[in-house]
Amino acid sequence: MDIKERIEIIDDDITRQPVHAIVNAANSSLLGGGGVDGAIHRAAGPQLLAECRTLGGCPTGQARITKGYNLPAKYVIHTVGPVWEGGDQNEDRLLENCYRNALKLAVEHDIRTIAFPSISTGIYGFPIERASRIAAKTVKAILEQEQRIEKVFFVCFGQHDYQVYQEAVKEVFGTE
Ligand code: AR6
Repeated sequence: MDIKERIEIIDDDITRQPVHAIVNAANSSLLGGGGVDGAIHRAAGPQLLAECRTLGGCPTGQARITKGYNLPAKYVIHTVGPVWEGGDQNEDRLLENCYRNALKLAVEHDIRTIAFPSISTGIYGFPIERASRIAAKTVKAILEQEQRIEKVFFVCFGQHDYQVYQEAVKEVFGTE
């Protein structure tokens, strides 16, 4: 399949996506928070927090997997994005690691369809133009080497974010 058909951008709520796994933009405690993390915990139900408590947290750039409980998705892959501190604190590399490590776990668990939110670009303040290009480049590189991932969705919350991701994906994956 053409690589461009393996990436799709959606403007929607990630908790409603009928994919094998959704990715959570968590914090290093993995014990919940605001933003997409709060929405995922609310939609999944309290068993998600109970499982997260057994994990002992997660360092920035790494990822952990749990079940999805009441979500349509079978799994939640929790990753911890970097807090934006101006760009010279290794933020780009740490963000890239989030996408790489989430997709690595996906392959290990035979997950074929996966939806990402825009990691770090909300409460953590990472500029979305820059973050979306890192997301698109990293995902493209992995899809090229890894046929077991069939499709990746970038789930944007709102038209502005959606447009920014459209541009980034066009730039990275090519235009037609
Ligand atoms: N579906 C899809 N995207 C969403 C949803 C949703 N239901 N809700 C928000 N977004 P953020 P971060 C978008 O702040 O910047 C939490 O407290 C949102 O518009 O959720 O990585 C954690 O516990 C934005 O584009 O995550 C951490 O403490 C994107 O999701 C901290 O926030 C990410 O925004 C992580 O901050």
